[in-house]
Amino acid sequence: MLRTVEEKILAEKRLTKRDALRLFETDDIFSLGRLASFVAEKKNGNRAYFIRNRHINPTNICVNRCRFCAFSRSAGQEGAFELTVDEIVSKLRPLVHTNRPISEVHIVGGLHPDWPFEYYLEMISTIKKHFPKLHIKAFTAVEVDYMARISGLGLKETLTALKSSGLGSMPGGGAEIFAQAIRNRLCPEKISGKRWLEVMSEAHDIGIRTNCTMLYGHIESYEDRVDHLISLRALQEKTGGFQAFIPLAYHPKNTKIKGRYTSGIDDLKTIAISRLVLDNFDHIKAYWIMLGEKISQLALKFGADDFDGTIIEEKITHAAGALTGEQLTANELVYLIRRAGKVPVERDSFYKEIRLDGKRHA
Ligand code: V47
Ligand code: SF4
Repeated sequence: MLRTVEEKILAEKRLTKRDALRLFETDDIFSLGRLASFVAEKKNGNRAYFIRNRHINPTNICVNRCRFCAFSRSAGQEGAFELTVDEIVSKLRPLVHTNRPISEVHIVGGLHPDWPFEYYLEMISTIKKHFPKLHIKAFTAVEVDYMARISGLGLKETLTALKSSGLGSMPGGGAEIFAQAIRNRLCPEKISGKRWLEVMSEAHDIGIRTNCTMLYGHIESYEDRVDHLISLRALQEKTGGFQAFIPLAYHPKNTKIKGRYTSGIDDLKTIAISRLVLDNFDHIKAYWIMLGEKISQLALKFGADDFDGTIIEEKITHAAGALTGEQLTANELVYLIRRAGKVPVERDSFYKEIRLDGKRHA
């Protein structure tokens, strides 16, 4: 049944929307895994990457209040929090001043109603001043669009100011599902998919590399997923600025739209089809916080080549009922990757291998 799509993949031909839909409609996940692994191995050999990183959320106060988001609060609501720059620096210090420091901090948060743009610039420049070697991957396209609005600056000027302050790259959140009909029900206040892509395109144009994501397993159809992937592939064709794609498995607890957890089968299918459709992407990430350690191991056999990292503290998925812990040590990541039959490679934020004393990682 998959024969013609399979032939295309083996001949390195680009898959069409129709091909991708057929892949989503099949239950033959073994063939999907085999094909996706074939592609992943051509790109990354037997390697699976991980990073020593820490997530930080400066605030959960958000003017958008997306209906799938259990993390955000309104100002003054119970559970709302705001971090000062000093508090952020204090969270990072013990992880940087150690003999095996983290190499990246990942910063995303809510759209705060009162913080000025200068606060974000100060956050980045102060982190950079204290920890010059730490890579700062910060702010989704949704946050950057908001900063452009509150500052009155253009998109390019906003991104340039962030970059000059020390921003190293951008994470891929906020993409959700681009189809506007679904967005209207999921996150009516959020920027459109078109705008999300514009922000990323501008970031790529001024030399900021980014990731991209897709939130799946809520109310979207397979067709919505395929359209989303194809939009990302089209932008990548123009700019080449995406480093990794991360499918985000929807978590239903404490959300307005409720629903169910995704199945392991759907998780693996989505990883594999992402690998197959996004032929111009180098990396597909199995985000263990959302997939769980065991499905993430399997994902490495279904086209993923990146396990993300140590994370340390995770609030967004945990607010919505994550079933995982919040952190793994580098040794645990190495162990999980090895037990999946892959070679663990500690990486920096641009997928360069980090070696210690000429040896491989942990
Ligand atoms: O933007 C919110 C999503 C994203 C839920 O770029 C939810 O390397 C599931 O983007 N269930 C944040 N997902 C996470 C993210 C990310 C994570 C790891 C690595 C990278 C990277 C990016 O999480 C949000 C939103 O799309 N989200 N609520 C939920 N209930
Ligand atoms: Fe705000 Fe992001 Fe949560 Fe939406 S997903 S409510 S933009 S924090």
